[in-house]
Amino acid sequence: MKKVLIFAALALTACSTGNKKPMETPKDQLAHRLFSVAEAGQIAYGHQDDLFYGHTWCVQDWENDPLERSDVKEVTGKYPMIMGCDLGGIELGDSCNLDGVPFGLMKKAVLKHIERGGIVTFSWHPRNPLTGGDAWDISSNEVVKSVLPGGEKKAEFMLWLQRAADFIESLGPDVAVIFRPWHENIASWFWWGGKLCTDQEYKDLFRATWLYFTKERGITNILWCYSPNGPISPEEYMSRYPGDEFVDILGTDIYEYVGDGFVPEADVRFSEEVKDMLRSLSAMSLEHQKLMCLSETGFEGIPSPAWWTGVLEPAIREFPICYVLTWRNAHDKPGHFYAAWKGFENEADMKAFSDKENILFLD
Ligand code: BMA
Repeated sequence: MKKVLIFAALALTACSTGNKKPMETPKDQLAHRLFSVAEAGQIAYGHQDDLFYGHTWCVQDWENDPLERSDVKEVTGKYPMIMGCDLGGIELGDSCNLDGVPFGLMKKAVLKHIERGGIVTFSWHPRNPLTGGDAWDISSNEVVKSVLPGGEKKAEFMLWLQRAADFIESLGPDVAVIFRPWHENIASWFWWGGKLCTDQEYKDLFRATWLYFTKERGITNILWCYSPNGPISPEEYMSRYPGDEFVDILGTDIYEYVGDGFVPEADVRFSEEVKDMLRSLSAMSLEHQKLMCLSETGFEGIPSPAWWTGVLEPAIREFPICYVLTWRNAHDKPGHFYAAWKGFENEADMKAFSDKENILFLD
């Protein structure tokens, strides 16, 4: 009941444009669609890189491939409602992203997924503009500063933003997508992380990205998602919040890890972390009138026998998140998968998850 009430309030705000309603933009339509999902008590399921490759396969001849294969579809009979893609590599003008996905394939698959009725979200693991290393190169805490006004890498960084914006713009004027740059920003594993820049520098980075896309390029078909790593306190979450003007969706990335411990204990820990985090996210989303989501999650290799129906779904069901996304099924790293695949021992559990009334796949 609480879930419905929160979103009744949000939906009203989203629609209250006075008597004369202007034409809904593609961004508004996407926002309303996501509001409606959450308001109906549902959660859309998403999978990273779903149409590009799976546990044992990879699209080869993408120009001629019908892009019908999906590990998720092979297990559940349905495509994920949300497909995640990563722009890492676009900034250098590379032809493939950091995981070997050709940007030509990405564009084709994004349009195909949207044509089928799906929704797309972009993450971005750009290289380190100061050191030349990757997104995980945390050897310098001057990187964010170097791309801001007065910084030695600002001009080059603007070119990086231009290339990312070119790609999103190339999807067409009617295509709205979710974009969540500068994610997992409270921990310190990316060059824009907690110890790598000040709160103000982080906010400036996010705002500069938003301003470039929105004001300089006029790309307004984006729902901007802020997605710090969780679990963290509400104070930590808000410490780097760029501001209501720059954010449409409050997200968080939380994974399950077992380490040297036992899976059942990890299940309980993860479940508590997700619930705590989504509880505070619910309060923040109500206060700031934003959509919310579990922007990334998963348990690498899914070693928990009933993870989908026994751990994930019970942890998220009571919260008004519009979607949950599990990470990619790598084709070249056998243990690196976050969705079931045909033949995986626990595939029936993911199928049961997909059959739940409150979980939304793409039929
Ligand atoms: C990480 C791993 C890496 C990958 C990166 C960006 O979580 O999956 O293998 O390169 O995401 O997609």
